[in-house]
Amino acid sequence: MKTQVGIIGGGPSGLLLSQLLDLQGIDNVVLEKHTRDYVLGRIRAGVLEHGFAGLMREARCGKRMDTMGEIHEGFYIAHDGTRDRIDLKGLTGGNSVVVYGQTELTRDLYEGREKMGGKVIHNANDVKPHDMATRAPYLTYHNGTGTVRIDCDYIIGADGFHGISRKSIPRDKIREYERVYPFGWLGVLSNTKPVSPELIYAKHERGFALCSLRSQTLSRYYIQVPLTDTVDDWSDDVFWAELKRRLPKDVAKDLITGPSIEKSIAPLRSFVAEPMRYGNMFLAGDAAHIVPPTGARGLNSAASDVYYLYHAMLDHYRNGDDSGLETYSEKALARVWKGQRFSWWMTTLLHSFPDSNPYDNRLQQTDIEYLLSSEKAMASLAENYVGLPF
Ligand code: FAS
Ligand code: PHB
Repeated sequence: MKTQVGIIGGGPSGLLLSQLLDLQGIDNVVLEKHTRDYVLGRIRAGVLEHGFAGLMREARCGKRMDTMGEIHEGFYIAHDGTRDRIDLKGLTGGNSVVVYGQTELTRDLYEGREKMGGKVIHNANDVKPHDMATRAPYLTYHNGTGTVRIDCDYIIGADGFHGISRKSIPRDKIREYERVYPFGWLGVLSNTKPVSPELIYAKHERGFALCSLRSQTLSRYYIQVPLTDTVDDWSDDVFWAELKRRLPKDVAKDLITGPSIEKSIAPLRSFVAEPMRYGNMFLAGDAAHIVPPTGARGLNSAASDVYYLYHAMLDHYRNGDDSGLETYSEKALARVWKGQRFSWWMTTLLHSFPDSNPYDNRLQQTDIEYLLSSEKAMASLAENYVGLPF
């Protein structure tokens, strides 16, 4: 088989790029190792920057997002028994975010691929990129009956943090930067009315908590937990009681609890691989970078990689102009690192660190007090949260 762009990974990054390229007549194939249901079964992000929402519309996959997604013009920071609102719209001259689950977004992308007859191959086992540093790279995978080879002009590694693409790059051609946090997030999904119409990020001495949502009947809650915890340590009752302890009393009293329909613990890490290119293979999304979810940057950092790659491929195939491909890594990393900084800053601001001393704690308290007392400081938070320009 021959294609112009071979994409490893059928998550949001791979599917969005595939859809955008196909709409411009650029032939591509997506190789996904799992089934579609398995991919859709993962509960992950919930907040989309306006830039990501725009890309979904450009990919003709934004209709359900615009119908079911919620425009959020602000969120709350809870601390010391009270809460302050961050007025995203007012602080950014009118920008906002869309609250819409990654599961639904990925479903929309799969449906968009299907409508166009896009080539998304599931259960692609043992996918391997070959000859990336040559002008004739290719992919191989096992389809249950034998090995299939796909010759490409370019390979995109959109296979997430644990994928094969980044790991296929010679160690002396890639640099990795990492920070692992000494805690994780226990997330719960419940068919309950959200406690607040807007998100609440709660800083508490017992640990961080987040009240989010997927719709007015589907709530998403998180609490910071030690890395040693497992889901079995957290019955629904124990979870709800702990969440209430970490929220201001006037919020906790309104919390509607119910059975969890999904419960999982995600470790928190910051990670960047540089450069995001090796020969004719380009890395995009979690394959190249990971952030703690505190700043809701993970999925949104993937969006700007896709945006840059999409335009670079268009310039190459349309005008024979390779400047976009040549500058992709540098351009993508400039925005990736700003997302890293923001996610690290929000995580440091709002979580309890087991090894912090009294001085650290006073400094953290001062950080929150300064932030909420300064319109300029809140404007800086807001411009990062709604999304810096691509
Ligand atoms: P993904 O990991 O989503 O997709 C990669 C795809 O490649 C997967 O479908 C995988 O099956 C496939 N793949 C892997 N190896 C392969 C191989 N060898 N061959 C073929 N296919 C292969 N972000 C937020 O903004 N907010 C959040 O709250 C949030 N919560 C998260 C919770 C968890 C547990 C995780 C892991 C991530 C979370 N994220 C969150 C970040 C997440 O949303 C990512 O940013 C987003 O999934 C990135 O999309 P992709 O780059 O497509 O990577
Ligand atoms: C979510 O709804 O899953 C969510 C929202 C905001 C975040 C992280 C996760 O910062």
